Amino acid sequence: MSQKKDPLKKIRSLCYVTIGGAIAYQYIYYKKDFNSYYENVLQPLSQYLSPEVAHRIGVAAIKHGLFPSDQNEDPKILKTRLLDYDLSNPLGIAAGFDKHGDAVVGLMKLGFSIIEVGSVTPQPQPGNPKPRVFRLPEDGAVINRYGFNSIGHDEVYKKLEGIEKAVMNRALLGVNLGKNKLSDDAGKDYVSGIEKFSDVADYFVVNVSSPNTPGLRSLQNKNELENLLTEINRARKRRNSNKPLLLKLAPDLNEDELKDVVNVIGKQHSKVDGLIISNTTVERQSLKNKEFVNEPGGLSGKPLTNRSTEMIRDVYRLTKGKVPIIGVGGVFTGRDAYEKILAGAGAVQVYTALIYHGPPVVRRIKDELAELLERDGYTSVNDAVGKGVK
Ligand SMILES: Cc1cc2nc3c(=O)[nH]c(=O)nc-3n(C[C@H](O)[C@H](O)[C@H](O)COP(=O)(O)O)c2cc1C
Ligand SMILES: *[C@@H]1O[C@H](CO)[C@@H](O)[C@H](O)[C@H]1NC(C)=O
Ligand SMILES: *[C@@H]1O[C@H](CO)[C@@H](O)[C@H](O)[C@H]1NC(C)=O
Ligand SMILES: CC(=O)N[C@H]1CO[C@H](CO)[C@@H](O)[C@@H]1O
Repeated sequence: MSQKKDPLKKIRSLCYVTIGGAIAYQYIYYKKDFNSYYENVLQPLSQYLSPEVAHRIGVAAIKHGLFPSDQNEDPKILKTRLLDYDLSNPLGIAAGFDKHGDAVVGLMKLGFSIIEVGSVTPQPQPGNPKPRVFRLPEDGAVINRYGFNSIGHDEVYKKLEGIEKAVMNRALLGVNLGKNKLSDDAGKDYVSGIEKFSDVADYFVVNVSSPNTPGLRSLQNKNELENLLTEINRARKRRNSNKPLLLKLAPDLNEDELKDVVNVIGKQHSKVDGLIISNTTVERQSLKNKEFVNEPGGLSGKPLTNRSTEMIRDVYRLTKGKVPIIGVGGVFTGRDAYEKILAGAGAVQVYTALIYHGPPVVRRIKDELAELLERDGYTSVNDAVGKGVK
């Protein structure tokens, strides 16, 4: 078959060459300076996608190792001891990014030392109707009401079980447990999570959120929390599970509610091994973008930075520094992480910063944090924990 004179073929091959050239150029640019490639090409492109599609692509890209992994060793000063584990840095990815355990190894390669999967519910559930994630770039914030979409315990377990232990020796794997929307027994849902994941998880997270109007029902909530934690602790004992149990708090708890929580976790039968402070907020006060003031869901990112840091400080004081805290909420820079550590956090997680600044933000936060620790004469992360609390 002779197509030699086909003009279309010429055009086509010209196209191939052009596209090929463009891809090769992009690839070289990508390899040479990934950080600027991310900021100048990938990040602007991703803003054209819906936040949920961008999230899915992000997880898939990390899963398949499409981002360069961070080959640099962590500065020695970032060595962190948390929950009786030794980590090379105190930075984790918060719950909700890798809800189904798809990208655990990829996240470790980006430089996170704590990877929290979930929230995972016992049965699969679809979550809320779309759209359910919103970007607020002027505010450096995100509102989400995913509603705990999950593929369920069994499917997530299969993925986590498949991860080779030898590969994961550099990071902690946390499993954040959720309850099914249609379940009327939160305790049972959490207990079944602990039973399911005991041999793959390094720690567990359950939550206390405050879905009702604040005030009034403080006592009722207190009893509920105490019963819930007692039930979970009984199950842990029964199963001989010594995996640490952490409680994640909403930033919307008031002072009395916070004291109630501290009181409950101070009792032997309802104690926890650590706290994660904090979840997203339902507050909208500080938003520049008024368009979203009435958008339901949890607000994350910059509007949360100081609020969660203050809460960490309050809890550190109330617990006299005896309960390990993982700080989370609006950490974008090494300074943000440092402030949470000085306020009492033994480690720090990020999510929204990754949405706006992509994988390079991980190394940036770590290097900046190392610099600040050194500047102030600390010898390790642990050395600085709570040093900003009077
Ligand atoms: C899109 C999205 C989904 C989230 N899903 C969960 C979740 O399933 N479970 C959970 O405990 N926290 C979830 N979070 C809360 C984060 O873990 C974190 O506590 C919060 O976003 C504050 O951190 P950031 O300001 O760094 O994002 C989610 C956050 C976002 C932005
Ligand atoms: C986080 O907070 C949101 C509201 O801001 C709430 O709906 C959700 O249950 C909380 N989730 C966890 C895991 O605490
Ligand atoms: C948050 O706290 C930092 C330092 O503690 C301060 O410089 C900054 O102005 C605060 N930001 C807001 C929005 O209050
Ligand atoms: C993920 C999850 O299970 N969230 C729960 C946190 O706690 C509140 C109060 O018990 C529940 O309403 C949420 O469903």
